[in-house]
Amino acid sequence: MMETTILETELELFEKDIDLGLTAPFKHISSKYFYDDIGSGIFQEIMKMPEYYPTACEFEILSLQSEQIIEKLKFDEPFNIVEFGAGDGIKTRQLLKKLVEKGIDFTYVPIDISAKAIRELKANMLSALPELKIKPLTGNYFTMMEELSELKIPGLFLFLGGNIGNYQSNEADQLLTQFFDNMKPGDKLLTGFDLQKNPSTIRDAYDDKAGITKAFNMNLLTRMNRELGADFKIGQFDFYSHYDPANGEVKSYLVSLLDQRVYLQKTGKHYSFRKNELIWTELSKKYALDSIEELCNRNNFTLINHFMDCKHYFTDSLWMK
Ligand code: AVI
Repeated sequence: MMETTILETELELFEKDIDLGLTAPFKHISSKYFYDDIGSGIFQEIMKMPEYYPTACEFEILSLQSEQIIEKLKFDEPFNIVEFGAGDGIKTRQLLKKLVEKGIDFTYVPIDISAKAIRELKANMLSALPELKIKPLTGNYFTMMEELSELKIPGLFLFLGGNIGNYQSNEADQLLTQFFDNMKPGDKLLTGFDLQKNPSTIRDAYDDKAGITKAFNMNLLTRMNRELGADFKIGQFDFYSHYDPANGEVKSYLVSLLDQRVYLQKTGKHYSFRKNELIWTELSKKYALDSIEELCNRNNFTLINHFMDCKHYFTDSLWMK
């Protein structure tokens, strides 16, 4: 008998996740759904906001400390630099530029689910660094990583931007295990962590005066209206974000401003919201250096070095398998 595999489309997964999230006792929607084309555009705006310090801090680290990072790699043969979720690549370019200047033999392998993002990244990288060897991959991180792990070339894996902060503790462990399992002994992982600091600085980064972060969250409602045939009335929701310095967690929410019912054509269901009921949309965890070290050890990596910006707001932490 012929075997049939049912592949869920992205839209079906979105529909299923939304149904699960909106029927849970404490409603939630994963922050991964922020990043449709509009949301990705708003995130670009966030990264330019004066309050959103992580981008400038990581840019500083990769601009001023590339030489030191390269020294710690200790690869004595050509290697791959594999980047997960490269974005516009402006920060990574600082590291790549230094490697190219030093005549080091490596290939840059950015991985992204969006073919459009990858095409643009390749064009931008090559216009800034024409001599760069670049082999972009489009698709799921881990399918691509499995394929790469069959190559015998050493690898430096990049997971920058503080994206790990968007994972809950068990999810971060799962992700790091997947990285670990697909790495060879001696391979390195450079991960960006946003650090705990004055709570007001963190609060302001996630609750900006211009309301760009609010628009980023509200876009979830617009996206559900468009893709799932929902009838959310945007003006009937607000945005709330809260930083708890005791556990380092920024949590963001949408708030229902009244008792209301929303219909989703795709699921054929109604979802009720009480006045002031929350939909949890994002975790942005802020780490202390000792909790990064604990995460590193717990996941069987060896810590090589923390590369921090001058204010010690952010670290790119280099680990080895
Ligand atoms: C992508 N990620 C690391 C960002 C963060 O800081 O958690 C997303 C973001 N959310 C609100 N502002 C930025």
